[in-house]
Amino acid sequence: MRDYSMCMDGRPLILMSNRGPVGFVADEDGGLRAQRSGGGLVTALTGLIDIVPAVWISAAIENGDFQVAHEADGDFPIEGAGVSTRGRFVVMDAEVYDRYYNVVSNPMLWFIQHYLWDLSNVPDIREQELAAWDDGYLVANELFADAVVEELGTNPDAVVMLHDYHLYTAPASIRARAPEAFLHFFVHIPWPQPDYWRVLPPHVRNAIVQGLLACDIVAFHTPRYARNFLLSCEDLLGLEVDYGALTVTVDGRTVAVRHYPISIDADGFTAMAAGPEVRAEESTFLRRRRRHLVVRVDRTDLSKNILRGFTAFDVFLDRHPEFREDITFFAMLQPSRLDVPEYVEYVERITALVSMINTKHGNTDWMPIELRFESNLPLAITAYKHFDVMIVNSIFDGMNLVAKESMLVNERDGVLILSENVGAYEEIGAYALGVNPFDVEAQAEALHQALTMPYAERRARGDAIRQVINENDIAKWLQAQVMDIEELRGRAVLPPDAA
Ligand code: GDG
Repeated sequence: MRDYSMCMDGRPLILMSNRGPVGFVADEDGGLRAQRSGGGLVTALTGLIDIVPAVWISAAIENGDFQVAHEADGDFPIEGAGVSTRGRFVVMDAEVYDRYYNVVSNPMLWFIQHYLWDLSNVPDIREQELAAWDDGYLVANELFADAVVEELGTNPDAVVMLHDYHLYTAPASIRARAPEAFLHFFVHIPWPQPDYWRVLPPHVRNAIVQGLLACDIVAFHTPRYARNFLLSCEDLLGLEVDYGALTVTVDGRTVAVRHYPISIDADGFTAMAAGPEVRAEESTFLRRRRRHLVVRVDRTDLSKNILRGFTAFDVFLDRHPEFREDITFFAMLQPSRLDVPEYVEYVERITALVSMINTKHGNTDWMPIELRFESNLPLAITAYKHFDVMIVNSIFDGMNLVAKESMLVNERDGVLILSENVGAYEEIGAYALGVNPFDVEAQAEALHQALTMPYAERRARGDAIRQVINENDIAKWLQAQVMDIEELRGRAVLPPDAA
């Protein structure tokens, strides 16, 4: 891997995301237990903090985080990083956090960016939502910005990297107080077309786009999201944009809009798949398998399109009774955001649908769908290794790392069914069975096509996907961004392919 400390001229890095790499859980006896956070974002950035001196600012979320923030004056060492890395918690009132996180970020922004609102019914933007914006989202972002400005006070040359939709308005506040700062923002989820932003009142949607435009680089996973962002700047704010150079001009500054497809640590993930924790799950898992295995692994998020995936399996079983008792659909779903009522209802609907399908098709010896609501990464990786068909049918999804991880470590020449609306489709869609996520018939047909595909074709498709993943791994994602930061700090914006 390239030495990033050289790219960064040895200068420190300030990372900021809602959730940090470590949380602290207070034990009953008053002790504190550090817990590594999961998720694609933290895993991706861990590669960076292992080689660049950094401070990682995040919200205090777990009960022990507040104690750490208080005792350490908000500052603690992050164990395990290869170089000096500190964590710093931003502490806010529970009510502010609830409004910022549970009302505005999830669901409001998440739903807009994944086109999830059923607009004839929801959302109603009422006093509660407007107050959550003013007294929640803006206040939280101001507190995040305070922490960055304070860090910049001792490290004015630091590069600031902000991550995801929780932090859209912080950059404008940082820019106002630290005009020379270099600000880089990575958006991990899709950026929708401009009209969909019109769900939000003008002062809210404008503050979001203007907040991002306070950065030097605004980055997305794919060219499609970058283009949608440029369209939003032009359409919502009337700004001058250059679609060729991927830039926006605002207040005499040029903002670079870039795309870097996030990926995985291919070597590290392969090693984990061969490790003892996964092996411990494998024997039980394999004992239960039938001849064909269909798998899905997702958070219980509405964007993941879990219901239509099961309905497609129901249709497939109706059409192809010859597969009865020979096939299992293993679905591992990690409960997610159960503070949001729509998510609680989603889990209930999933449970009811699976029960209906199992009753309709199953018998005392055979349960067509095995549904697990749990978080267990070794078990998820075990399923990745042994599927014949992997379903990733998201309505919209920024990238989707499950698609990449599962194809990388699969040992059965399994076939990937992939929604055309996930970021990963732009890289590996040609070798998957692409589906429209709303077209249940197409998904049922893709299941049949995958399960009857000759092994040589399964292997050829899988090998092509693995080659792409190995070539475009997480190191490349980080390196491309670091090189652009280096270029842009020194001189004018270059066309993206000249970096
Ligand atoms: C967001 C964007 C974008 C799976 N089972 C367990 C578990 N996993 C891991 C997976 C994978 C990660 O969680 C999920 O990442 P995804 O990318 O698939 O989806 P999101 O969580 O929605 O991530 C997405 C990503 O950010 C990065 O930019 O790709 O589009 O929505 O690594 O293997 N992790 C744990 N327990 C499990 O049971 N801890």
